[in-house]
Amino acid sequence: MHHWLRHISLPSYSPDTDVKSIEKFFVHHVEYTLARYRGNINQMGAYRALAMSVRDRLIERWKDTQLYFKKNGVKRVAYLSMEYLIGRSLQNAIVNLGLEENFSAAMKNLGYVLEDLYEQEADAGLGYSGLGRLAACFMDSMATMDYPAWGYGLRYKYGMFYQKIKNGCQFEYPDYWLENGNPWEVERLDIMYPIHFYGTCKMEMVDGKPHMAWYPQQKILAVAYDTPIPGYLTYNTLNLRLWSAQPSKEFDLDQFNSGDLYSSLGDRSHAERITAVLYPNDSSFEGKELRLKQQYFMVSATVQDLLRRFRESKRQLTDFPELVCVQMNDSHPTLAAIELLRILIDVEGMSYDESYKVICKSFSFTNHVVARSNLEKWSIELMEKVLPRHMHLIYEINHHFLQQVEKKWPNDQGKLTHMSIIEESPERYVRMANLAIVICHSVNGVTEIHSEMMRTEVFPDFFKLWPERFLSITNGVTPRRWMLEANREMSDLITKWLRTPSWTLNLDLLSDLARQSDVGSLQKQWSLAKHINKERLAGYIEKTLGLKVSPESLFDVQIKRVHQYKRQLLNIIYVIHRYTTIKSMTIEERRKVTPRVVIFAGKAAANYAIAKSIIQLINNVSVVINNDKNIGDLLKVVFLPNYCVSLAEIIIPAADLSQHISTAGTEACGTSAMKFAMNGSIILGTMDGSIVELSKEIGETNVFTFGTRAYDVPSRRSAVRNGEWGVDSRFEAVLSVIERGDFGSHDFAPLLNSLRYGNDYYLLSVDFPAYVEVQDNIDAAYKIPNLWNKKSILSTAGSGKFSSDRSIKQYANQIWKIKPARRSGPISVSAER
Ligand code: CBF
Repeated sequence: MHHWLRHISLPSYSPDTDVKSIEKFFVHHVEYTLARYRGNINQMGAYRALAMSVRDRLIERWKDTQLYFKKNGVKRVAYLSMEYLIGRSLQNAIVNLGLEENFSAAMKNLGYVLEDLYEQEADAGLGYSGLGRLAACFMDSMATMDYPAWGYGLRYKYGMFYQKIKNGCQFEYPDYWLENGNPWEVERLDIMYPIHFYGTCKMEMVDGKPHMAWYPQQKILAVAYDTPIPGYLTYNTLNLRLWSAQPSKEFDLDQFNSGDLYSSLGDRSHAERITAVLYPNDSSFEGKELRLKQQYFMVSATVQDLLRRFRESKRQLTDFPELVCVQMNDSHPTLAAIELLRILIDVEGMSYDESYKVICKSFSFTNHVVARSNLEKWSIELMEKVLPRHMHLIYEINHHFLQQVEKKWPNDQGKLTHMSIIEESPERYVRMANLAIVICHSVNGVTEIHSEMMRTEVFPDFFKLWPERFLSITNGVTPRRWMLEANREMSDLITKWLRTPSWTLNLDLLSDLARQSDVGSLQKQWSLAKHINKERLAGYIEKTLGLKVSPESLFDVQIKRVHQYKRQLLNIIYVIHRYTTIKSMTIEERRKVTPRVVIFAGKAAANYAIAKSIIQLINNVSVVINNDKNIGDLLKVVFLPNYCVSLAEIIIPAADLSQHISTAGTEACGTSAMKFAMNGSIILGTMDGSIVELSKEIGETNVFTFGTRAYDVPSRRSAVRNGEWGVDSRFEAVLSVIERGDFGSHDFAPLLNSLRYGNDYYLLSVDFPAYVEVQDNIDAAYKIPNLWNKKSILSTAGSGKFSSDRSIKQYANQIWKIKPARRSGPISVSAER
């Protein structure tokens, strides 16, 4: 600390929050940050100036929060995730600061509409899958509940592709989300760590003792980029630290001095490639050297950062678990534990046993995978090449672990083969989930059904060995983003009917809506709010696709990654069946049809041909149906391109019905169902993942469930495989019209073959009759508005459990053993900073 800085106060820059001050800061940023004239600022410029003004208000809180944690010596959690699917930040920051009214008024005075400026922001391209969105919700909850936490990840330059649809086909374009800059991040050139790769290991004698030394071949620098994560209505503001790759200077200089400038520039871009793109979670990235390097890059920088901060406490390294706990979001960051082990042994000179105890006490692991075949593994050949010293340590861990297995199950070769961290044949791999279970003190699943499958099907032997390690913590989502920000109409209504706004911090309060669910005036206002949201979505559909849809129709939504197990294909097959059925109806019969708009959105991994073919089919079907004058508003099909967080924020509040129809036993959780339920959308689902718990909370009669239960899946699969399952004629009829070319000349043969000849692994043909039946029940229910509205209110009333605040409280109490540390507000500048 430079003491002479202490007495300098910053009166003109104190981030006041009244309307006049906001206006001044906005203009200040227009002039001095953007270097623009006041009279010449477009919407994007105004967004940037506004974002800077908001950031000013976060920065003081953010720094103070860190100082507060440090001064109080609190134990902190480090949340490690390869993805953070944050979406936009501006509205979230303003709402969490409780300043939306003031900002709105200030912008109005200056001639802007706040909501229009929200629209300027690009979604952060830092995630793709459910676990990435979960990480973002968890950051919000940890901040809101004042838990001392840090998020760690990677700052990818390109997000998980921009999706365009041309002639029904998905095209992937780079998503350069940083194009207009990122006002939320602070580059920390003072926080930089070297990360090493490749090279060789040699056994050497140090002080008369054998010591394994690693001579790496490549060195790349990890530079920190920090993003403040504001809690809702608390002064506490957390940090999300993302690492970006840079070449090390020495590396450049060598070649530069030898006159080879162009190669040195080549190496620069080579180094930067590490954090250039995000790998999709659902296509196979196994064997991709760059992905392994990304993982190690993230965890090595993080571990070095954790150790640097720990050292400031001046405590012994054996006390590390008393101040730090590390939560791994899936097995992707598992090398963090090995990196810590390496540093403790090789750099700090601690014994293996002592070091191993430290990592076991510090680390915990959340598994998001259901099928064993999808568990992460890395080829040993690659690991030995990229991280030779870490591979030695993994062998050593495995050696000790297998001794424990042998002790528990003497002479049981099967157990040793199954449980080993190393898969020996047909090729040699490191099984990352096995490694994670061995080195962590706790491992949890993400719903009750998923955790049960982990205990009985995925890791049964590990469960027998260490039953106390296995926990179940059901995921949750943040009600701030998914209700308060995305659905203002309904949020205001809830506050009015509950007579308190505090449901946003205690979602269990929603249950009181159940008591009032029959009240006519609530029902009326509720459906009006839904209608307004449907109009907004209808406007978006018209703007994006030039298609008019009627908000009077039932909005039926399925938005998620496109994947065979999620069964968008079942949905579109049913749509075709519905279409052909309507076409064969008399005018009289048609009057009884419930008009529907079936809305899809989702990306398919670029190399996942069948998923891309499903997108093609949905789009081709939409062209035929939407242009059929004979059908009119009775049925419309919409595929909204480029599914992302900000699009979900428009779609979810407008859904009457949402579909979560994965084959039972394939979806670990499926958190989107929670968002839909909170927003009063009725659930149509299979008894899988979160639907099992949602239907318990909402009431089985208020959700529409159907299909094969998880325990019947294996026998039905084998019946299908052996041709013993009689296929429904309506299902076969749909396949025939696709085959005949009624929905375009695209080659759908591989898609159709995936459902025929015993190949129907995901049981679409098996579940089709029940699906048709449940759809009929939905049509009937929608025709009775008070019944439908009641179900809708009860969906929201029953979703209190699914707040990520509840999940985080469970993590904090059951795994991390940390307590909230709430800083009440700023403390005078000279006293502390
Ligand atoms: O637990 C969060 C989500 O994670 C996944 O998306 C994943 O990335 N493995 C699962 O597929 C989801 O079921 C789950 O909701």
